[in-house]
Amino acid sequence: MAVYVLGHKSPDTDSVTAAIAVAELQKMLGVDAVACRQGELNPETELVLKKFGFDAPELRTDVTGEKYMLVDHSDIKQAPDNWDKGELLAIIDHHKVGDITTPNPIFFCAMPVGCTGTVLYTLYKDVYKKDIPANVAGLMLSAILSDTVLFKSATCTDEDKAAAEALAKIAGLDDMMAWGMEMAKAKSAVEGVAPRDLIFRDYKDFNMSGNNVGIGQLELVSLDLVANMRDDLYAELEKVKAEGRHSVFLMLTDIMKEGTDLMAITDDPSVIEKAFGVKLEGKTVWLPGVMSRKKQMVPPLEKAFGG
Ligand SMILES: [Mn+2]
Repeated sequence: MAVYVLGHKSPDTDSVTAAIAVAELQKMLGVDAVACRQGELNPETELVLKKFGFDAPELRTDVTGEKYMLVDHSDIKQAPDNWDKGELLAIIDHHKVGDITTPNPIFFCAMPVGCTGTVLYTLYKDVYKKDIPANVAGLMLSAILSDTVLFKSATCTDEDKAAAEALAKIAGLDDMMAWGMEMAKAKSAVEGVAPRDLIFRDYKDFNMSGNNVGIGQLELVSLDLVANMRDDLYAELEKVKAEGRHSVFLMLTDIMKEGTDLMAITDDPSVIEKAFGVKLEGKTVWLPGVMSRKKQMVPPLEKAFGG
């Protein structure tokens, strides 16, 4: 019976490549593992898969009656549908522990590092003692460059840098920063994309003290790229909020200036002030130095919501 490996909904490069890297590792261990994705690939992930010669993993958003493993998340809101009607075998992650529980013991490996790719590097090397195939190393390296925003994010650790250096060697990539910039440019592609697709390109829902809170993020090499899209994005964000959410946020992150212009629509604007110490006047507020949803958005917001 196949074991499905899935990253989170609205998959990013890490969620897709980690599913592939875990499936490849499991195959080495004799498990019939199948990498899956829970949604459409973003342009950066497409570029990465193409460069290292992988097809898109199969689309799967329901695990009823199946054996499965999760990578890059352990939150119910990001997990496949009917996660509790299948058999969860493993979670490999680098986020806060979410709200998924199991009736049986499972393999659980989470590390406070910048990327699932870094956790997987440790698993391949130190836990299972397997050689990482060059093309899989390329995927894991790309995920680290993406998740840590070329090592600039507050989430980036020395382990991420060391893993990236080692993986670049295995993958035969001489200039990983040049490759990272190429990826960043692909990630910044917004021209001609519907506002709704941009909001959900890299998007996560959270339960914050009983409130439904959505946070999307666009990482851009320049905010000029969205200058004439702001009104349309805001209008679409209002619709997303009206679909049963207390608040929705869209992080317009400038990876060169290293900060985020936060678009916010909320029932309670005081959470912005509580979380970030600045008042929301108008549609956005500039948050210097903020690049990470996981480390610089979610914790202060959870606190502001009283969690
Ligand atoms: Mn990740």
